[in-house]
Amino acid sequence: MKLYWSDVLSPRKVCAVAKYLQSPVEYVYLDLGRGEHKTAEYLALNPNGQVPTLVDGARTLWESAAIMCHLAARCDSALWPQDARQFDVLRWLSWDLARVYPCAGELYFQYVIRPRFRLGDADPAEVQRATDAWRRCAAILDNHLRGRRWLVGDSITVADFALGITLPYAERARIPLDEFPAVKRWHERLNELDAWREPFPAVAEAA
Ligand SMILES: N[C@@H](CCC(=O)N[C@@H](CS)C(=O)NCC(=O)O)C(=O)O
Repeated sequence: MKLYWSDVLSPRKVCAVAKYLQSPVEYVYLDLGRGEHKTAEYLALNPNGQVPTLVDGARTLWESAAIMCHLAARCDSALWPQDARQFDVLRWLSWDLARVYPCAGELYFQYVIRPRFRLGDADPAEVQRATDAWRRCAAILDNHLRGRRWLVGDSITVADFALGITLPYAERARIPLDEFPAVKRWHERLNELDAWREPFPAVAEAA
């Protein structure tokens, strides 16, 4: 299996899951600054020109949620449970893409990606909109996580990997995490995992 990745948000979910599962993945690093995700060869794999992409034999998959589920299903991991919990996992994955990623990802873009790729200063109107939206989502998440260790059932699933993914950047992205104690405790739990803290392979090793 080949996993095309870069050291940014969406691939981080997939790299963390691959490391957690010890998936037999050959990592292919793409340098976004050099446009390596926009070459004709890569666009043939992923017409969105985005990372991540997984190639597993004849199957090519893009979208980080689908890739996480595929990696988990491939080794029968409970990260993608094969019972009624799967609907709950799917609910949280859908909610992440519809509600959380657009605001948390926006703060990550404004405060982490803009300076990294020299795209100018953060846009205050976008920051305000995204911060307000994140607070609304975080209140729902905080309420759900009170008294729970993980989002679904008693064990970690791909939903935890997806929904938590901006939190390692909370300070830099100015995400007001301290206001939501159950979310903060959940993230501290994720932080106990090596695969969460250090999801990316070394670039030299990956190249
Ligand atoms: N919904 C997609 C989002 C993928 C995505 O937005 N990737 C970003 C990095 S986090 C990217 O490749 N950006 C470069 C670009 O759009 O040119 C997923 O979850 O895989």
